[in-house]
Amino acid sequence: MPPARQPDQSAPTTVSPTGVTYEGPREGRDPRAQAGDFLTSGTGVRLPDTDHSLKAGRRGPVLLQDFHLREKINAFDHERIPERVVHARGAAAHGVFTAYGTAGKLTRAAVMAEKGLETPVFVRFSTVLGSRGSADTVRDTRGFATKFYTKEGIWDLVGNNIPVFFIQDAIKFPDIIHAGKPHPDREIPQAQSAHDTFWDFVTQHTEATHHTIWNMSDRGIPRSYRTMEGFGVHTFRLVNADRETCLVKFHWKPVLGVHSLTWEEAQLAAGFDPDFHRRDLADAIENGAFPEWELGVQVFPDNEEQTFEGIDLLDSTKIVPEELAPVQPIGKLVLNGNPTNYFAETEQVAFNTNHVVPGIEFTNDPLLQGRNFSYLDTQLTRLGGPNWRQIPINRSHSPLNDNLRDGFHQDAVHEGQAPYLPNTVDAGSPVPADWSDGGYVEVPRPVQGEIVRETHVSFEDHFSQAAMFYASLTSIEQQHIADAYTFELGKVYEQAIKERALTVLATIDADLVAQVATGLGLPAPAPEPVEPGVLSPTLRQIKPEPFPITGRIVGVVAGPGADLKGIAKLRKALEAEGALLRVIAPHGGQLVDGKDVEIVERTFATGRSIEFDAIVVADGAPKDGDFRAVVMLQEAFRHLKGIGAWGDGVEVLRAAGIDPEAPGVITGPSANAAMAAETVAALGMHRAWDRTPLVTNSVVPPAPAA
Ligand code: HDE
Repeated sequence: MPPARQPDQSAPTTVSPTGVTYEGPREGRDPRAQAGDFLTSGTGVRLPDTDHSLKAGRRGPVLLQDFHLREKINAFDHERIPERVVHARGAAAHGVFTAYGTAGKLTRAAVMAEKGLETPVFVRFSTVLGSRGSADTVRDTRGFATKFYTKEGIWDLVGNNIPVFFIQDAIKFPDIIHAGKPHPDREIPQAQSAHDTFWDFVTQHTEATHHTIWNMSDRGIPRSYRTMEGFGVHTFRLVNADRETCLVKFHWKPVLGVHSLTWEEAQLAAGFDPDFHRRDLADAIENGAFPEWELGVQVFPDNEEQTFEGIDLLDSTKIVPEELAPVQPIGKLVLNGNPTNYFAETEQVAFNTNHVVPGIEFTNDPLLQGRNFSYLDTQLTRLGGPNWRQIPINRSHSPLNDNLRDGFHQDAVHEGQAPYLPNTVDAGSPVPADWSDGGYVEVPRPVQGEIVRETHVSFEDHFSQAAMFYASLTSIEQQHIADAYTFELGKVYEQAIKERALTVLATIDADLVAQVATGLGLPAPAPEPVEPGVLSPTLRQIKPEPFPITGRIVGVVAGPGADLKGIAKLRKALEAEGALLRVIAPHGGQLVDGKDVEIVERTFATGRSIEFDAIVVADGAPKDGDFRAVVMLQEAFRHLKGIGAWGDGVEVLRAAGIDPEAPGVITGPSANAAMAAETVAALGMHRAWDRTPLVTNSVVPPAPAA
């Protein structure tokens, strides 16, 4: 402990930023929240009026002495801080991580090692390319950054939803981001990779091929943050209590499974609800459908080669297929709290790959090493000084005695005279902690080599894992990839770039390059596919078994005269599985039938198919062919969603050109148990994949039945 304050010393009284003493919550309120009943200035002076500036006469000039006017405008002028250079658009949640204890033999970090230990966390999800106000559902990689407030200090696992990265060396990061961001002359396109500079870069730096094909796959357009995997990407080193080390890759596995939007849905959502993922996360938490992931590790021996089964563990463009190294579960993450204030928490949170705790060390991955510089550095500009660690969301939950001093916005009132070591003035405080005190003591490792700007020869394999990824997927997922490349390259203007992209695709798969070339109207280069090696079916999103449906939303098309008892029955069955039902009707208000009442949550004007995982038409729903209802049903059909109708609701389906016998269309005489069970089952499979052939060849609605 530092020496106590001297008798002659005093310090500012401990008050919160809102002027409340920290005597504990008053009336259950957080002392940091706005406190008094009266409107005040930023210094606590009560104010009579905030709508009129102080003038010399009613029609006279405004007086400079109006301190309230100047303070109000001044604070407003500076409300914004620089958005993140990358990952500017994000949403976050509080939660808790509980260790299974299974990692106890691998690491001494209590957060993972101590069975049952609960560690508070804050998780921020993000897109990479778009600005802060861009749409959530664009095709992009997603960030998955977790701040663990462990009892041994903060650990940040700053990962993505794709297990590999575009580049192998951090020195190229400014280049790939300059290429992916909008063109510097017109600043378009926003939050898109479908443009010349992106494809110019990734077709010349072909190490990007693996990440790019993941982006072109369904992983680039997640259904929800709740249905994304997360990956630490790099290989990390764990150290156990006996100072034994192993290498690991971190995986977050969503309990709900991995699910995506369709490309058309993603595009529609970007317009109709740009906050699609942000809203989904917040709504799920508010509704008690807490998002959950299991944290797992793939474990590799920490040998001299730093390879596993011939795969270079220091190359962040490579994965180790789970078929070769299974993911071992070590803990559970539950997100159970929405932020109270977006700016204070989600915007000001500062992740940093340097934030590790004893038991977790870095490897020589050159991408990780560069990140360790970047994340520390970027906070200076973004958060305006070196004391960003003192912003509440960034504070450690374990005691500090750091000898870091002064700087802009210093919030601590340090005691003592000697912020250096060794010192005798402050009786030697703070005391360095060695291994047995829980100090962060690196395990000694030899380092040798010549100074070179080169990489290891194994970094030169740019294509085999892209080919492996493609070959491992189902044919439906492969089709989505071909469609995505065709779309993206179709937006490129320079023919030379398209041609170069085709030569890259020719190394992955003959059918893929042929399809994309046809779509672009260019000749396909001769295919020269590389050997994909061991396939990894675990990479598939489409799986034969159903997933939990927690937080899924079923829209029920109804209206005056609809079967409200049936709706209530269906709701009960869905809620029993954690799903939600929303009534959609021609106009707002309530639907009433005797004692039965349903609140209309979406109208044909405010509702759109994208927000529902399935749409069911109630018996008695209006049959006036309202085009908005028709479009909603046709879109849901095209997006392979569960579609249903009971009673004469089937007529509404028919009027929309939907064959009640088509795959994934559920009909019945009433909203009975069988209908509910089929709806639950359809949601569990995410989409009616066997409807694909009916809709993939066309983006126009199916023809009305004869
Ligand atoms: Fe980042 N990255 N990154 N990145 N990254 C940032 O840090 C950087 C990389 C990731 O929600 C920045 O605080 C470099 C890989 C996430 O606040 C910046 C390199 C992975 C987030 C930065 C990479 C990521 C960031 C911008 C190449 C997945 C958002 C603002 C070596 C494993 C965190 C900030 C949040 C943010 C640099 C590559 C994930 C500029 C130099 C690989 C999830 O420091």
